[in-house]
Amino acid sequence: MTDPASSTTDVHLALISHTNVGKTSLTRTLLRSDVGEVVDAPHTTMENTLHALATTEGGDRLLLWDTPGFGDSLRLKARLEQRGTAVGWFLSEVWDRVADRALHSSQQAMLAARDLTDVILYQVNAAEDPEFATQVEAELAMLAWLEKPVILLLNQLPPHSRRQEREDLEQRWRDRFAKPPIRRVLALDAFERSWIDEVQLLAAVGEVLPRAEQEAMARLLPVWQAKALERFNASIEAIAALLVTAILDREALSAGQPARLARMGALRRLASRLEAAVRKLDETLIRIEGLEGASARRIDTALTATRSHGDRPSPLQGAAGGAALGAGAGAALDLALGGASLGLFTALGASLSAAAGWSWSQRAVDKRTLGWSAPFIEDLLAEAAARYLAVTHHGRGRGRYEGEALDSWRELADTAKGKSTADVAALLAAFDDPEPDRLEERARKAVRSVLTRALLEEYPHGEWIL
Ligand SMILES: Nc1nc2c(ncn2[C@@H]2O[C@H](COP(=O)(O)OP(=O)(O)OP(=O)(O)O)[C@@H](O)[C@H]2O)c(=O)[nH]1
Ligand SMILES: [Mg+2]
Repeated sequence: MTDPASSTTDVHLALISHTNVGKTSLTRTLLRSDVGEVVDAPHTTMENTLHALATTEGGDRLLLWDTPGFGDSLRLKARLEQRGTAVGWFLSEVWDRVADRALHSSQQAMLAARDLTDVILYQVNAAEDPEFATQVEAELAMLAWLEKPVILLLNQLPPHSRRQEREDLEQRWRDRFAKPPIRRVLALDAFERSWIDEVQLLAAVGEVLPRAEQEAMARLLPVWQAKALERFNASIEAIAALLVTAILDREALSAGQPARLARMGALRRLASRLEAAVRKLDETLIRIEGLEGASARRIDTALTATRSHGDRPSPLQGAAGGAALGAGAGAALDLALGGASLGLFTALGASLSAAAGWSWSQRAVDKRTLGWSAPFIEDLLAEAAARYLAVTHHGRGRGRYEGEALDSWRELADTAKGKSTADVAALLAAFDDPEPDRLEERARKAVRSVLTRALLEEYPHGEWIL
């Protein structure tokens, strides 16, 4: 909708769905702010509510309407059809908010779709079987009367850890509903989605908009993309800083103690600092993504079994030499660090326990000093990448981030690390570089490489992030 006086354009999107599907939750996710009311009950949102998603310097705006959900749509459609498909009478009728709650809400949804928006974002609960989605069919038929472009958004998809199921569901919804009035079918879950999904939605909006608004959208999309990249770059910085700190960290063995005790003591001090740094990293990533929450505070014992590195060298190096830490060293270290543990060393534990002895490796820390080894730093890079992936996929509409299941993100991060060998090797080769700047630069490069590969593995259409 272009304002001729100022030549600025407002692009209006409206989230429309059957009630209780997740419109307000998705609005919160997109805005990264707890707007509106979310309750697991029908007809929570009762009025059309406008939010600004993006604004250009020239004054174009991308606006999003959160709307009340459709009620008993099968009956409503039948009733409207009896009167011919003119919906005017229904929209001009006064429906009582309390006595006619479902009709009042449906009327608001239809008004938003007819009068307030350029593109209808029609959201479904994808966990339902699309073959039996009769309310969806009725609602799409009513929306078709309005002759506006519709994008179908799949909400309530299975989590990343159930990828195959997720993809199968997406395909089934596509097969069933990719036809007029629907112009695109996109996965955009309020609880778990990525910033690349969000950009894909806005790009699709640009494609289906009337020509007059397309130009404004071509100015608005880069604004949204720039913010997304700003967050991505800030996350890369934070992870690189953690790696540099860990690489440079040293701990002296206490004098006058038996070697093994001195080693354990030094290791605990190193580990405790690293754990605090990882907790801080989580908090930074959470803040960058516009979320609230905290690191996981439980030990995930399942990980010891799943992350076996066979005969990898020990993550610890230095002059200590000698006895192995033994199986389950990571879990033991986590327990030794007490109740506030992140379970970090259980996650990294297989490489701790795999070695038959402590590695002397290539790095010459003097005989009384311990530092983290190259293989450990490599695993730490993958662990930090997994933590980033978990945080960045968490939609604000889901609520606080509590460090939910990391396993499937760890797998993805590990694979991505495996494909970033040159950048990772360059970082590890910089261990002895006396120039801290160069170390930082290589850390940044390795992190960017792993995160980018992980995201592109998931979102092959996201090349624009390169
Ligand atoms: N698992 C899952 N639950 C979701 C998702 N989005 C929303 N929900 C849940 O669905 C319920 C309804 O969410 P709302 O965002 O209030 O739904 P709405 O469409 O705005 O509902 P009305 O305003 O009443 O029409 C809440 O319990 C949400 O937590 C999602 O992506 N995944
Ligand atoms: Mg709502």
